[in-house]
Amino acid sequence: TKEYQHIIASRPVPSVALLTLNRPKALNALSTPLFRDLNAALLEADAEKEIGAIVITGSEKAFAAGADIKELKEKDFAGAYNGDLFAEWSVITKIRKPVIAAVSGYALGGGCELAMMCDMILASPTAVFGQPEINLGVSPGGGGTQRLTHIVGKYRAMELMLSGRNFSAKEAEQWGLVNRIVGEGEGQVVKEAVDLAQNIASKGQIAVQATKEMINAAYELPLTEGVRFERRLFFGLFSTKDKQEGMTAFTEKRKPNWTHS
Ligand code: CO8
Repeated sequence: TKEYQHIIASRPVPSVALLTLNRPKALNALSTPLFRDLNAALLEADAEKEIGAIVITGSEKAFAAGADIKELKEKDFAGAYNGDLFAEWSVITKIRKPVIAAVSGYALGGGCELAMMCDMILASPTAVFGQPEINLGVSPGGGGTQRLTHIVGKYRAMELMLSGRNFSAKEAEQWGLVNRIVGEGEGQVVKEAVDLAQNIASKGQIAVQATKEMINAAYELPLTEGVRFERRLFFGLFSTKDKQEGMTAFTEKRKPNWTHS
């Protein structure tokens, strides 16, 4: 793994990339340089054959306290528009391997949006979510009005984004914004996220990535088209060696040996 300035890229186990946001003095505020590092590390992990899943985390105190307000303060409309501000912040949604957010502490504004761009979210009991942009005189700008609304529904979304109030890990769990709240204790959320990532990485990667594509299509396509998309890709999987191996292993009562081919 490469060295980065604003994140730490590591391999807790050979099949999992762990990317830790690392701007502790700014509570991991998401600056352009931080996103450049994160994107580079994500693309590196996506391209690496041994890696089957990716975990993104922050610190115990903050997953990320939002976009870097000090950077945004200097921007005017022309600067934001001409520079297509945040365009490169959604590279993560193009990553083909599953990405899990392991959230402790604050996940506010762009931090909450970053978590929602991941495929799964595990939260520690201390996690605090929110879209407080209204208190800065702006709106969410990283997909929050769309993704949060899809997940929690219109009425909660309206209250949360118009009042800007924070919400707890418990509320997030009740509303289906997080997969689950993990046990208490420092590092627990990362440990459980790495375990989940390792489990997913132990499957055939073509089937994993195809399934991720199908689930994401549910947000883009009408039902009939979505089901058709699923069926086409499902039939496509019948041409893989992993399909042959998976079904043969079942009948031979042994574990499959995936070759990701
Ligand atoms: N940007 C820049 N610096 C920040 C940010 C931020 N978002 N959050 C915290 N910091 C800095 C503080 O300025 C402070 O620095 P310094 O010591 O130099 O003054 C340091 O981090 C520690 O912060 P606090 O002293 O405030 O710590 P507290 O424990 O008292 O409070 C809070 C923690 C409640 C999290 C508080 O820091 C806070 O309210 N932060 C701002 C939260 C916020 O408004 N976030 C939304 C930002 S706007 C946004 O995200 C737009 C999204 C754009 C799209 C993104 C696409 C992915």
